[in-house]
Amino acid sequence: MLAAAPPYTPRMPRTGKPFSVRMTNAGPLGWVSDARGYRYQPEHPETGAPWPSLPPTVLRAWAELAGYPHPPEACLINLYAPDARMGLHQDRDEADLAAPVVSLSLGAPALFRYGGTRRGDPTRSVRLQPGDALVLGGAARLAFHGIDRILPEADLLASEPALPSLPAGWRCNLTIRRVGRTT
Ligand code: MD3
Ligand code: FE
Repeated sequence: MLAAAPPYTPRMPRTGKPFSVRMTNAGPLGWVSDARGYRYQPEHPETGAPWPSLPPTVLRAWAELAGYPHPPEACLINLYAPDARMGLHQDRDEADLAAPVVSLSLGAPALFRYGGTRRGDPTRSVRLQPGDALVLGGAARLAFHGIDRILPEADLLASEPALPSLPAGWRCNLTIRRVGRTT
């Protein structure tokens, strides 16, 4: 999938400042950011190719976890080098804010920070481990959140496979989303 949709470096709207997180997507729509703004679009911003289809595992995770009677439309794939971070933000580029976001964490652990629905609200930090799944719905759907830092990767057990194509010390997060309204 990463071969068909190579990770790219998104840029901040207006300033064009590069994100430290690299991104790609799967599904009918993908989230992109560049100097023109944030948006969902059906094609890769650099190759112009349609995003690869949602893998069966992603569809199954949504079906088992989301509790939402419509299929996902987008899977944003965030790739964090050991020094990458993501500032505190809200996810509100989706027209359907009634649908939850399902997040799956892989690779290195990370320090995740979340607060309330206003930027100044107090925050808490939790460690996100590889294999963790979060379902962000209800009041949590509009909570401010971010990734403060990537933590050193635990040594893999001999029985655990390394993720192919994820360098040691990197983290990968998948967010599975509904974009359009269904009513
Ligand atoms: C809370 N990703 O892609 S996942 C993002 O680890 C994003 O890459 C982070 O924030 C990451 O927008 C955090 C956990 C998460 C995802 C979506 C949320 C938390 C959320 C949406 C609303 C509230
Ligand atoms: Fe987010």
